Amino acid sequence: MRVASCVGATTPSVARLCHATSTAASVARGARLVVVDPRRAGLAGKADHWLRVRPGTDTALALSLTHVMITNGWFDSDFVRRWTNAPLLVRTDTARLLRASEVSPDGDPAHYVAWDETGACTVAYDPAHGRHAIDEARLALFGTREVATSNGPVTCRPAFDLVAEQCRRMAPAVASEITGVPAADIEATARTLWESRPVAYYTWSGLEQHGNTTQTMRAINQLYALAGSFDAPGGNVAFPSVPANSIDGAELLAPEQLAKTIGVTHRPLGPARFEFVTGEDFYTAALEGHPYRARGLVNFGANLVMAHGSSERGRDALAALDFCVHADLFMSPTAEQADIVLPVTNAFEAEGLKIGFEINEAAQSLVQLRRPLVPPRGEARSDMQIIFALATRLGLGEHFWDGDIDAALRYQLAPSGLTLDQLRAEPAGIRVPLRTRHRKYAESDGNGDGPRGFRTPSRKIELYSEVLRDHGYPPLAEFAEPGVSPRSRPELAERFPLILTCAKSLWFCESQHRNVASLRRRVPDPQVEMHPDTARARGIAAGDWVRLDTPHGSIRARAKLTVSLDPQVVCGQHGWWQACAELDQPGYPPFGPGSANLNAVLSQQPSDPISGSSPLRALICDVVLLTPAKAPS
Ligand SMILES: Nc1nc2c(c(=O)[nH]1)N[C@H]1C(S)=C(S)[C@@H](COP(=O)(O)OP(=O)(O)OC[C@H]3O[C@@H](n4cnc5c(=O)[nH]c(N)nc54)[C@H](O)[C@@H]3O)O[C@H]1N2
Ligand SMILES: Nc1nc2c(c(=O)[nH]1)N[C@H]1C(S)=C(S)[C@@H](COP(=O)(O)OP(=O)(O)OC[C@H]3O[C@@H](n4cnc5c(=O)[nH]c(N)nc54)[C@H](O)[C@@H]3O)O[C@H]1N2
Ligand SMILES: [Mo]
Repeated sequence: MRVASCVGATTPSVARLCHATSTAASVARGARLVVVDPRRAGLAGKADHWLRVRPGTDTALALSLTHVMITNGWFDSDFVRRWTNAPLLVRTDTARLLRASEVSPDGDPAHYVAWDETGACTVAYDPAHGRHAIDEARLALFGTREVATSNGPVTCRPAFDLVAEQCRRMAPAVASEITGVPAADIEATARTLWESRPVAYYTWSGLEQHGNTTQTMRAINQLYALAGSFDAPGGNVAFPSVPANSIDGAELLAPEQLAKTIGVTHRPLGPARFEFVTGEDFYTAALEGHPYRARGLVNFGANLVMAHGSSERGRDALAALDFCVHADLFMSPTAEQADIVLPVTNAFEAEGLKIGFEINEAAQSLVQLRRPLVPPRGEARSDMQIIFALATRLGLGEHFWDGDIDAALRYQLAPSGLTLDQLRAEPAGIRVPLRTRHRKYAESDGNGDGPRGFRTPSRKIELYSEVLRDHGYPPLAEFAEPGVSPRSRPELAERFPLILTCAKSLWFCESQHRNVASLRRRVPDPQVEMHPDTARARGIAAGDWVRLDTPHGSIRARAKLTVSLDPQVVCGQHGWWQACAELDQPGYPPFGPGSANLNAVLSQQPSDPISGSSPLRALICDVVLLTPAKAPS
């Protein structure tokens, strides 16, 4: 039996049942479980350690755990030396990595430098080979060295020494003040992580919707690197996938077009690098013309107004467009802003190809062409039919198999060896055997140069990121207090003393399904969770209609009392707009009086300087009892 530990900042029992089931099975087999969540939700009840973190402070927690692990020597030093850039020397004067050419005139400017503890001298590292020139065990991870360079001596420290110093500032007592997690629990969790290797971890939107998400993920991955479990059995494994042709058409986008991606100039390392535009940047382009005016949008079902913070700004941005097309099943608050609404089929009315299901090796091996279960209604067409027809009419048919969807699917499937006919005959799907290989970073890169390593400039996991530093960001994972929190904005917090986060509902998917009677019956009204003491202090009883106030406005919800919550934290639900005629349950306006749209009182700012993600989970707020006359009947 392998005793592994799992760490999660997610509620798979709500959001991804297969993960919940396998996590519960691992726990039954003896795995230890750590859950980091402001709410005692889902698997938290099964956890060895439930860390009730203050929303938005996971970075501080991760850095503190890292500190405890480094201080106790609880890290896989072989992995850290071999596969991270921990041993590379950083110049303390420039905060850049030392290059071999600085140490010796015939040194290569592309080579980095580490410190050979045994030889008490520098040793160059060639990233093209991905391997150090000496036994990695000799590489120093700590200490300060004077290194002779062509321009005189410079003080250098291994990157790991800087990591250790950074984490030392987050000693458990300090982190406990910030996160609300008791120092003893931080110490105990660090021990569990070390003693229960291999470790796997899993996070999702609990950590994504913050204004410091990039550094949070860096801090967690840094902690994870210490365990040495990446891509190892029992760790987070990169599963293989059934071979298929890519149909993303990346090659069709000319570099000069790619350079126009909105957001790429002010967040060059963010999603714009991969052609994604954040809602915030799109709204700015549409409303303010930065970096240029966005004029048109063809939207396949994204309910921007309900799903993104700053809802009203979203509505205004859509209204400012010259032309807006929306394809959807329902007249959502976003569809209402469109010039043309195209009715689409839902998943049960259209065929759908899925190659691999991401969960594990077995699921990854499944290819399924889902059959439509019922015929489409009215004039509805599938997204694919709409896209292919539009493309053909626009004269782009050559890139869209002349409008022939089957031809496109055949092209996509070709490398898999499966045919459309086979898949149509087997609606439950066909498995293509896959074999998971572990620690692929250590395999040869195929050019005979050395191990494959990682796709970074140094081919190592970069605990110290010179790329971030060169773009003006902190090179080390660093905690930043949420932009509008009781600590960062104490003057505002006098009016808004509580902290607002949010979580998904088990019964609905995002902003959908409030119209489905069997689901709405389970949760008829929008909810906000709070501690009974918080409620009592405001004269609120369970089930009362309350007004949720943030600096951006007010919405309504019904109080749900939860003893396990921190009394300072409340948890809302986004996505409430749709009525349920069958149950005579009301809909709610997306903004203004009577609204229950959480995103109408959340803002997209201040967003993550690196990725642009919005701070939807750590805003200050207050809750006030609504008099019965003001509540909907
Ligand atoms: N039933 C259902 N399933 C879904 C969805 C749905 O709407 N309904 N949506 C799907 C989608 S699109 C996604 S992205 C996934 C998301 O899946 P999850 O990420 O699991 O979903 P959430 O419930 O949003 O957030 C998980 C947890 O994060 C916690 N949390 C809030 N703030 C913080 C914080 O600052 N730090 C930490 N550590 N935790 C915090 C919340 O209390 C919550 O328990 O679910 C998918 N599955
Ligand atoms: N405050 C707060 N905001 C959040 C979140 C949160 O946890 N808190 N979660 C965020 C997350 S993780 C996500 S993924 C987003 C989700 O935000 P969206 O991507 O906007 O997803 P939904 O809200 O589910 O809305 C999907 C729309 O697509 C329509 N639809 C359904 N099936 C189809 C189809 O086959 N084709 C087409 N064209 N349309 C279809 C539905 O009717 C619905 O109007 O919301 C984000 N917003
Ligand atoms: Mo999502």
